[in-house]
Amino acid sequence: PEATVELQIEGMTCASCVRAVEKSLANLTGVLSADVNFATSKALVRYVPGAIGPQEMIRAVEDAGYEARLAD
Ligand code: 9UX
Repeated sequence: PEATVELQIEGMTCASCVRAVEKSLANLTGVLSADVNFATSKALVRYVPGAIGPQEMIRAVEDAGYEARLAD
């Protein structure tokens, strides 16, 4: 099984920020892929439900120094 969630990221000001956020998400157990769009500041995350959830993802992004919430 697999699900996707979209997160709204705040605080990214350069392309290195994008990679840092992607890495913080991709490193999490249960995350299959993480793609951040710099133009929209949104992260599209594919993950395994039951292995991880959005709140853990948000915490990881915040630990990396950015803000995150569920996208509208
Ligand atoms: Mo470069 Mo993006 O220091 O914060 S990684 S601006």
